[in-house]
Amino acid sequence: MKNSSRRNFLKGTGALASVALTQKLSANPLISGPIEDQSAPMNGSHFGAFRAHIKGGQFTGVTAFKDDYQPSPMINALPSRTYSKTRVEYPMVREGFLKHGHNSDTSKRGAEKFVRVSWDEALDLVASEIKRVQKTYGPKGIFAGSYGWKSPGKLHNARVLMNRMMKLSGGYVGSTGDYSTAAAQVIMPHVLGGIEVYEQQTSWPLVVKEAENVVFWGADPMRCCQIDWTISEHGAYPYLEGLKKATKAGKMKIYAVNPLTDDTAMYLDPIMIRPKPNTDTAMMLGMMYHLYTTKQYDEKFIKKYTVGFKKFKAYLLGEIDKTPKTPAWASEICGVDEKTIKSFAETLKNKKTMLMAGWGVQRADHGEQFHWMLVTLSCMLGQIGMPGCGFGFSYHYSNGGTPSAAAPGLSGISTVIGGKNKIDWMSAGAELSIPVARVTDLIMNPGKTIDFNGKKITYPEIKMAYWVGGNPFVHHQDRNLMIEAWKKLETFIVHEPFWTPTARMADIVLPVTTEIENNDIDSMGDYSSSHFIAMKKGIEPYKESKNDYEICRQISKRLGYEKEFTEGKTSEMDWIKEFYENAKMQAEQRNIKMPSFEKFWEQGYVKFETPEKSKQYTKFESFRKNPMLNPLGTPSGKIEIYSRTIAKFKYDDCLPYPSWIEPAEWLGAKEAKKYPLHVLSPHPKYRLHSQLSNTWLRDLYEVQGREPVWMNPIDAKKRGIKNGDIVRVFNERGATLAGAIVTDAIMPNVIKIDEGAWYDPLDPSKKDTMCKHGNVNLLTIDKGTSKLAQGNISNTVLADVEKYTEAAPKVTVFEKPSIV
Ligand code: PGD
Repeated sequence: MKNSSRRNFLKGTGALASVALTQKLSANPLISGPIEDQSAPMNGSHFGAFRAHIKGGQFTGVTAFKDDYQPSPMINALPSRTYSKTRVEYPMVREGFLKHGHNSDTSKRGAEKFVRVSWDEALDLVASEIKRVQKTYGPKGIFAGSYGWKSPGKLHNARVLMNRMMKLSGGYVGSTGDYSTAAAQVIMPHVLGGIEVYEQQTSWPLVVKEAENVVFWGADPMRCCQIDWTISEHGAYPYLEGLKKATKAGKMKIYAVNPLTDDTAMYLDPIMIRPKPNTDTAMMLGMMYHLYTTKQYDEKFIKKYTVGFKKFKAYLLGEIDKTPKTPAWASEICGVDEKTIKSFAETLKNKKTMLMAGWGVQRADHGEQFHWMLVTLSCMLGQIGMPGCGFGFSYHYSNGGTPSAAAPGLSGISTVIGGKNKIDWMSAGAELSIPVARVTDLIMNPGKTIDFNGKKITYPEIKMAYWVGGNPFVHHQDRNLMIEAWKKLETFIVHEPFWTPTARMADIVLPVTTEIENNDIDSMGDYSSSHFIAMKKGIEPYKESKNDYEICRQISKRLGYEKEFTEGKTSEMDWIKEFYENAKMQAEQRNIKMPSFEKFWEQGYVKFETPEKSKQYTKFESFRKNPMLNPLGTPSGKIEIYSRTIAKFKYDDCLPYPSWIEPAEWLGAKEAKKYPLHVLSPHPKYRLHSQLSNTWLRDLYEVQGREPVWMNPIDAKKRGIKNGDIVRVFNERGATLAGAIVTDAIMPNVIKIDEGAWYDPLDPSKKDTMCKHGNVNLLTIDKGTSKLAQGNISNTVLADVEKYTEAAPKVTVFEKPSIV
C-alpha cells in the first residue's frame, strides 16, 4: 500500500502557496483554549460555548467556555461577524418589487437595487403577500421548506418559527430530509431499521481501547467536529489524540480511504488508499469477492444476523449480470491496485476493525449504495456489536461517539401549536413535502411527478418561496439552473442577518439578530448532552434588526393569529424558562439534580454527569447477544442485505441489494475526455458552510481573494498553472474563478473546492454569468441520487481548469449591494 505521508504533502506544495498553507497547518484546531472569565455573559454558537466580552455595549471578544475540550479557533471571529460590513441594517425591498409587487420583472432579482422601508411597511407587505398567495393559489403555492443551519437556540430556531407562522396562515409545501445525509437516512431504515446517521455511536473510549484498525472512509472528524448542530463541546478531540497515541504505541493502525489527504489524515498520518471519486462501492465489491472466494468471511455472522446474502452473492459472483466483481474488475474501476484491494480486505478481517464512514461519499449519484455496501462489508467482517468494532456513520459529525451524559431532553419552540399538531383551518393540501434537494426541480417543473421511497409526488405550482436560516444560493446545486427556476416565483422573502447571496436574490429582506443579540437556551454536545447553556443577550440588536420570533409574531398578528403564535407568552424569557422547567421536571423523575432556573441563568450553564455505562456503550450489542429478543426495526428484524421492500419499488436506479451503478459523471465516463477532472467539495475548515465567510477568517485560506482549488502537480503542470494563480474552473453548467493550490495531497485527475464560498456573480443581469469568488455549486448537477432517496449529488461532477489570463474582477459579495 502506498503511504502518502504528511512529508509528501508538504513537498508537493509549492513556494507561492506556502504562506496560505503554513497558516492552514499552524492553525490546527488542537490549540488549548483561553481561560474563562466568569464575569462575562455566557452564550453559545455552533462553534462552541463562550463568555462574551462586552465593552461600552459592543461585543469585542470571546473566551472559550472552560468545559470545552478543544475550543475551535472559529469562535474568535464571532465579534467580527457581528459588525461585518455585510450586516443587513434595515428592512429592504427590491426596487421593482416595491413598484410592481408580484407583477415585477423577476429576471431583475440579484441585479436590481434595494430600497429601505420601515418595519411596518415591510411587515404589512409580507403579510399581504402571504394572504394573497394563500387566497389565490392555496397552501400549495407557497414553498416554506426553507432549509439551513441557522443558529443554535431552542427558541430562536428560524425555520421552526417561520413554519409555525406559515402553518397558522393556512399551510405550505414543506421539505423532507436534508443536504447532509439524504441518501443514507432513507436507505438505512430499510437495511438496519433506523437512520443510523444521527444516532449515538459505539463509544469513543471503547474504540480507542479495543480497535486494532480504524478506517476513516471519507470521514474527516478533525475538521468537521469543530461544529455541532447545537453548541459544540468538541468531545471527540481527546479521543483523536488517543488514536494517535495508540498508533505510536503500535497497538493500532489507521487507514484513510479518500482521494485527498484531509485534516484527519494530516493529523494521524494514516495509510492512505485513494480510489477514484464515486467508485468506493466497486472497491468494496472487489474486497468482498476476495473474502468470499477465499472463505475468509464470517459465514456464521451472515447466517445469524442478516437476510438476503444469497441474492447479493449471486450479484457478487456475476451470476446475475455475468460480471464477477473480482478485485481485478474493481481495480479497473476504482484505480486501486488488485493487491491492495485483497490485502486491505484481509487486514480488516483479521484484526478488530472499526469502519468510520463520512457522508460526503453518499452526496453522489446513487449515494444510497455507499452506506449499504459498507454495512454489507462489515457483516462479512462479522464484528458488528463487538466493543469498539463494526461500523459508525457519525464519528465525524457533532462529536458522535462522545459518551452521553445523563441529561433530560430540552424541548424548544415547535410547529405543534397549543398542543395541537393539526390546526382546524389548515387545509389537507398543506401536507405536501418534497425531498429537500429537489427544490429547483419543484419550482421549474410544476405538474411533474417524481418517485420517492416508494411514493409518487406531483409538484404543485409554486408562486412564493420563504427562506430563513439558510443560504440556498450558496448551498444548492447547479446555480445557473436555480436562477432560471427562481424567475418563475412571484415573490421571494428572506430573513437574514447578512447580505448573503440568498438575501441579494430576495424581493423582501428582513434583518435578523445574531445569537449575541438574543436570550436563548440550548444543550451542549448533540450526542454527549453534557450541559445546558444559558445563551445570554450581550448587546442590543444591531441597527434595526429583530429576531425571527419577533418578526413572525408581528406577521402572525397581522394575519390574525398572534395569540396562537405566542400561546399567550409575553417575552422570550417566558419560553426559555418553560423549556428549562420542563427539562427539570423530567430530571426530577430520573433523579438528576438541576438548579433552579434563576441559579442556572446566573451561572450560565448546568453540567450533567456521564454514567459509566455510556462510556461502555456498544452499538448493536443487544442485537448481537440475542437477535430474536432484540430484533432490528427492519421487516425481517435482521440486517437486510436484500430488501424485499425496495424490490417492490422496482427502481432501475436502486436495486434490492447493494450494487455498483455508474454515476452520471465520473473519471471512467466518456464525458471525462472533455472534462477530465473530478470535482470534490468537502466541508470547509474555517467556516460552517457559508457562515463566517464574512469575517477575517477568509485571510487564513483564500488565494488572491478567491476560494482555493486544490490540484495535483501533474494536472497543474499540464495546464501551465502554478501555486497562487487565479484559475477558471468550468463545465457545461457554469464557471467560477478560484485560487490554485498545487499539492500532491490530492490525487491526479481530482480537484477540490470546499463548499460554502459565497456566490459572487460577475454580471448578475446576464444569464449563466461566471462566479468571481469560488462557489463550487456553479459546477454541480441538479439531480437526485435515485428514485429512492432523491438526495443531492454534489460530489458527482466533472470539470476542467484553465489559468485565468484576463484582469481578475474584484470580489464584491462582501460589500453591501446597491441601495437606492
Ligand atoms: P449555512 O451557510 O449554514 O448553509 O447549507 P446552509 O444553507 O445550511 O447557511 C445558514 C444561513 O442562516 C446563513 O446565511 C446565516 O447567516 C443564516 N442564519 C444564521 N442564524 C440565523 C437566524 O437566527 N435567523 C435567520 N433568519 N438566519 C440565520 C448547508 C448545506 O450545503 C449542507 S447542510 C450540506 S451537507 C451540503 N453540503 C454541500 C457539499 O458538500 N457540497 C456542495 N457542493 N454543496 C453542498 N451544499 C449543502
